[in-house]
Amino acid sequence: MDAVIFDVDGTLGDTERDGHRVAFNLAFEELGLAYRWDVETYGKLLEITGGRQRLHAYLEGQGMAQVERDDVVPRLHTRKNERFQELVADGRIEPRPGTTALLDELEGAGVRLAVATTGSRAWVEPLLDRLFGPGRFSPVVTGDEAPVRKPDPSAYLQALEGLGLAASSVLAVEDSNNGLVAARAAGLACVVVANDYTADHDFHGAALVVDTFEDLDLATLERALMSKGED
Ligand code: XBP
Ligand code: MG
Repeated sequence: MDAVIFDVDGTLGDTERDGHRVAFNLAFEELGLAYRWDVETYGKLLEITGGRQRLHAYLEGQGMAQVERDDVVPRLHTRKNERFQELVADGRIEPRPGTTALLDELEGAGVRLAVATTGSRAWVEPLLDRLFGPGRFSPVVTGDEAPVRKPDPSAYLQALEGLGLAASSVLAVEDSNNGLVAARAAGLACVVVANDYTADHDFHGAALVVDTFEDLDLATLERALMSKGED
């Protein structure tokens, strides 16, 4: 195994329920909009990857016209990202338990670490630096470079290109069905570390599904890469 490409939201970090969701609600408030996303509503909205796309879909469902959405969504999303970065800086976003030990073990064995996320670069880099220390992942492919969101494989294909490696020697680690489908479509074996929001997703085709990074080590990931997962 030459490299592991990690998803960020819900995978390396517990970012959604107490992070992005809270920041979206602050953005609604700041713009004087009465919408608020509770934990359950946000869980359903997570099926739509990408913050802007999520806002558009929700506000369209609320009957907001496209011309108004085209004005309000970019402003909401910019504010959401600012508020989210403040939560990161305040140490309110945690790495998922077991991530740090696994990253250390992989690096110690010479396995390269990369990121493929649909999130925005504005907050992805500060979050990774804060949670794991600067410069741990290369390349870091974000939604800014891969505008077609997961389940499209483009973020993973760009990460593979940046690594200069064949998919056969690289493993993906994801938390969601959308992420798993994206990784598989890029030809990668994928380990899923499920979380509360994704526990009932369809993980058919995963090489391995666990609930915590504490169940993963280098040897387990090597075996998962060899087994690939069913078609
Ligand atoms: C993550 C996302 C992102 C985040 C918010 O999906 O869909 O939209 O929820 O980030 P994945 P932005 O973990 O599959 O990459 O607002 O920056 O899009
Ligand atoms: Mg994710």
